[in-house]
Amino acid sequence: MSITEHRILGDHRGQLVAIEGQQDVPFEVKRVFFIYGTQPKVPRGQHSHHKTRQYLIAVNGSCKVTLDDGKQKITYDLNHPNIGLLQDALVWGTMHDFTSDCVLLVLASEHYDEADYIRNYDDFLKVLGV
Ligand code: T46
Repeated sequence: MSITEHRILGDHRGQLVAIEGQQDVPFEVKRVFFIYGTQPKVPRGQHSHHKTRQYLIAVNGSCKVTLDDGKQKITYDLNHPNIGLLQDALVWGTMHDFTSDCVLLVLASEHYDEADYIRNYDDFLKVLGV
C-alpha cells in the first residue's frame, strides 16, 4: 500500500500525467478499467484479490479508498489526477465518498478472473491466517 504523487507535465496548453508499467507502477499492466457514475453514499470494491495488484487514480473528481491488510486500515484521499495508490494483493479495498463526477481509473496486474476475488471479509481473514 503506497501513495505516489506523480510529476505533472504540461505547458500553457494544459496538463499531462504519464504512468508507465514496471516503472511508475511496480507491475506489467495487463488490464485497465474505470468506474464512474457511482451513486451518492454508495461504496464500491469491498473485496480483496489473491493475486491481482491494482493502481488507482481518480482522473476526475475525487474519492476515498480504505485499504486493510488485516492489521491496519488506512484511508487515502484520491483528490487530484496526479495521485496514484497501490493496492497490493491480499489487501481489502473499499472505495467510498465519491464525488458525482468521479472517474476512478484502475491499472491491474492481471486479466479479469472472478476466481481471483475474495468477496467475503471472513474468508479474507482466513486466507491471511488472522
Ligand atoms: C476495484 C473497484 C475500483 C469485469 O467483467 N471485468 C473487470 O475487469 C471488472 C473489474 C469487473 N467486471 C465485471 C464483474 C461484475 O459483474 O463488472 C461487474 C462489476 O464488478 P464489481 O462488482 O467488482 O465492481 P466494483 O465497482 O465493486 O469493483 C471494481 C473492481 O472489481 C475492483 O477490483 O478495485 O472497481
